[in-house]
Amino acid sequence: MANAVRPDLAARLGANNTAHGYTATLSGLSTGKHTVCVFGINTGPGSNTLLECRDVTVSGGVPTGVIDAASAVAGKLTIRGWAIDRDSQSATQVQVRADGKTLGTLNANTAKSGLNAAMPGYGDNHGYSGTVQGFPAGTHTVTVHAKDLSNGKWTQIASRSVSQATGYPWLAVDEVASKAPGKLLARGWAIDPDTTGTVRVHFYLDGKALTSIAADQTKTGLNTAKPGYGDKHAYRLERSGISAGKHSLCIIAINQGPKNLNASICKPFSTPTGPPKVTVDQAASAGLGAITVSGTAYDPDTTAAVSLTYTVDGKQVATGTANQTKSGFDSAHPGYGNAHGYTQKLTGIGPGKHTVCVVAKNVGGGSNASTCKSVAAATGNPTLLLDEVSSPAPGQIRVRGWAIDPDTAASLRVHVYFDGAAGVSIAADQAKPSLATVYGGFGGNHAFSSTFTGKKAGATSVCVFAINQGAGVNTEVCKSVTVQ
Ligand SMILES: [Ca+2]
Ligand SMILES: [Ca+2]
Ligand SMILES: [Ca+2]
Repeated sequence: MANAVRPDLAARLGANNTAHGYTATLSGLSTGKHTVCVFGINTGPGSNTLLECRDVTVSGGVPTGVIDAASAVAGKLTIRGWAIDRDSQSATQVQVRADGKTLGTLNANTAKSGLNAAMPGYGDNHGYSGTVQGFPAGTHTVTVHAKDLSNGKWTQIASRSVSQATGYPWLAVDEVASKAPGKLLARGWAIDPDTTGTVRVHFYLDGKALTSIAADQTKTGLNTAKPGYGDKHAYRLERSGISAGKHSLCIIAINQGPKNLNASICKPFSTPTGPPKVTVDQAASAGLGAITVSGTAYDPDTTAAVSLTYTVDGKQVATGTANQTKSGFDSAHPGYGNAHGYTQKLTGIGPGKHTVCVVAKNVGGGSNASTCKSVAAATGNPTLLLDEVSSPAPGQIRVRGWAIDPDTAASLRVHVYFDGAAGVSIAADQAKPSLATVYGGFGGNHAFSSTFTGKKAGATSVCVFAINQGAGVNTEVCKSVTVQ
């Protein structure tokens, strides 16, 4: 209706005749050029009048959008961004192309916060994100084309150069080592840039094919180092039966994808060798004339038990083998087993401090090795033994035995009491071969033997005291005898 007041009409139609203006909005027009004509509709006699025609171009919204990120691994292009057809609030679609070749179509209908703020009136739901296959190795131009919803045409909205790695496998060697006789450990990882799949790894020992395995074990962090390839590309090889000495291990990762050479790395390693290692974990007095020593011994060249020699003050006193089970040894020395402990009682020890050494006999490389400790022999009260208290003839009492004080190799005196009466002092200084054998560190002169006469017939108490030297107190032993 042309009834809007337009003051400018007053000059032409009169001050009271200005309500003839009109305004109209036409919707639903397709984009592009149109001719718009306005007719005045006749009332009463006459006919309608064409007022004017004009050409009007309806501005069509071409689609717009961006690529936020794009990367390619092993033929897969992962891409995300957003796309909007300016003609519509509805979600559109995007085509992803590499060098003009369409790889796939994605819906641009996911929420992307902040989008409506950047493109007011369209809402947030115009994000796209996905993976398309068939991306070629090398560097290529990725273009994203959004669908114009009003005419179905694809319009390029963004472009980006994307590189995809190709070529030799990436091969890493974390460790090549022999930590026990005959053992080999090799570990690392291998990835071929042309595939997310598994790479095979071949091993050559001293130039000869040893074995091949799949590098398909999980190693945390690999996917961080080589994004998109995953963590399952580690390898680990353990072998035994490797001969002693120096070796070379070559590791070859077999190429995948376009023709390329394999990747290889060679590493030298040696089986363990060197002098034996001996520990003395405990060394202590084990009573009169004895010391007990214990610990571990092994030779890096062998898992077999090593031979031991024990010395006291430089003099060999015993031999043995370090073959006792020592729990935890294999944990500390992987591959060697637990049978490397020893415990040995050393006898013939004299009074005072001694240097006790455990000497391990070398196998293979190295030479004999020893570990020594200073050990204090026993100290304290004398040891007194009565071999005989008897009455061999009327009025006689015979007393025989031996006494040693751990604090001295010297002979002791012993005091003999009969029924508590005043004692008789005698020297325990007689030779006794068995003493020299068992208590060699004290010599053999510690025996005593005396026959006392003039004793009253009947039961008599005989008490013998060994007189202490150094630390300790006298030792008393009593026996009853019936005098003839
Ligand atoms: Ca390759
Ligand atoms: Ca050795
Ligand atoms: Ca003493």
